[in-house]
Amino acid sequence: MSRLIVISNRVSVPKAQGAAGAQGGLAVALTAALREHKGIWFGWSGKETETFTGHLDMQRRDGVTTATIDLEPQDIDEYYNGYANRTLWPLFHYRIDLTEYERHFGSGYERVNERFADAALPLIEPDDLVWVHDYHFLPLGSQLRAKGIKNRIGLFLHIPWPPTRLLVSLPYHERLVRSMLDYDLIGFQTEEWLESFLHYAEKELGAKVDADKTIHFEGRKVKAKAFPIGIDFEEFTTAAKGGLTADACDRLRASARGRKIVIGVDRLDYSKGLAERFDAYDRFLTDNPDMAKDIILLQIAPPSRELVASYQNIREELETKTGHINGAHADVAWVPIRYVNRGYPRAELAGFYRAADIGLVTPLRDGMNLVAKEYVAAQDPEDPGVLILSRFAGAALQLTDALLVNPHNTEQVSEAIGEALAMSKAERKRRWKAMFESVQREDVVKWREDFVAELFACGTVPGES
Ligand code: ADQ
Repeated sequence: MSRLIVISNRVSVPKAQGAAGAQGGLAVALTAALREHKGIWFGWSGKETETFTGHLDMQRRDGVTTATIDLEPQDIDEYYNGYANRTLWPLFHYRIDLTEYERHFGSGYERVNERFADAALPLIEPDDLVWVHDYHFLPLGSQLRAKGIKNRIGLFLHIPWPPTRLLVSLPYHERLVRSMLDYDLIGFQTEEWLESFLHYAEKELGAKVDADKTIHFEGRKVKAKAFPIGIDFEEFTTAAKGGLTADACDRLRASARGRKIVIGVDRLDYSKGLAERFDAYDRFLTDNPDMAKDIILLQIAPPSRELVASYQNIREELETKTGHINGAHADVAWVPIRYVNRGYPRAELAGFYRAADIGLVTPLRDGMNLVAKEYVAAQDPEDPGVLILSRFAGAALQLTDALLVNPHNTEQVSEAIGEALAMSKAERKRRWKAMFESVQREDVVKWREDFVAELFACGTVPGES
């Protein structure tokens, strides 16, 4: 079996197999893949160094070898806080208004990708499969090729791929996308993002695309395919059977004193549609004064990317909005929104999901959205809650039995809350069962096995075909 070299911006190995820590399912899944295939997980340590040396800090933790490098402050500014999170993230989430183009971000991004390629070189042996993750490393495959790496290299993009008419607003977009065509395999979350990518390759680069979605360009052959990511179903549902989950569920229910609970759990990010969600909830309270005091919204939103101004702005906006809504509707014994800015262990989150009658997952744009799947997985089969899901999340293509909404449509989301509260138990069970089966079937293990098998099947490498 080929070894696997996983490359992602950050490296995070769960403390013990099956442990329900605060890490996401992705870390758990990649760790399991690395245990099975042997190999190395390589990325940024998260630490700064005054001068970049490319020194690899190799560690063996819980059966997985990790290799990390430190980056210079300028690298972090230009590559991570700059091009990755001020340019690509907003653009790929259709937010041209928030997209910042700075020449030095672009050059810093390329420089850091080259640094990663140089540092990765000694880790890669001839038969290894190299699996690169996400928008931080779009040109990394090409940098590795330039340094003589002939291995199979795949990229999985965790976020959406924007429509061509948006992408062409990015200076040097052609250079960026051309550099991606040195991968053997490019994976997307959904057919929608895949089609957008193929459209760009055909229309802007003049590439030829086969019926099986193989792209031919300047003698290169790249397979493009959708691999919808899932949650670590086994790990999540096992953890959810424990005492921490039951206790969290009981605590939340007791504190709600018989009121219906609506839950939102999101990284604090403008793509998650939190401001629009609060507006829709406000609308529901205003339009349904008779029901208003029988409901609470628990929004858990740990801050992220705090050095980026648009993230500071959304944080302020949400604090103000929460204040207004609570001020307008609260009384001495009831506050309509509980807004919490911290992370929780996943087993505890599972308990909060289970306690909630409604899961409100309304991103304006999201590659997949694992919270929607976690909410479904955590429900009590005998009395499941209702998922209200944005049609603009990748997950909406699989979870078609959710109440699908347009998150920009305040009335529609408000009405969906009313519909969910009134839904019969029989219908809740029917909808939940279909979604549960999908979450169980298309889990993170299937995702990574499918990707690795497809990468392995990309038998030909440039020069050989
Ligand atoms: P994210 O944008 O981070 O991921 P998401 O898929 O929802 O979005 O995953 C978030 C994860 O963080 C979930 O597992 C959730 O439980 C966890 N989390 C959120 N708030 C938490 C809290 N307060 N405490 C503890 N854990 C918390 C990106 C893309 C997504 C894509 C994933 C995976 O933006 O579209 O689904 O990668 O590919």
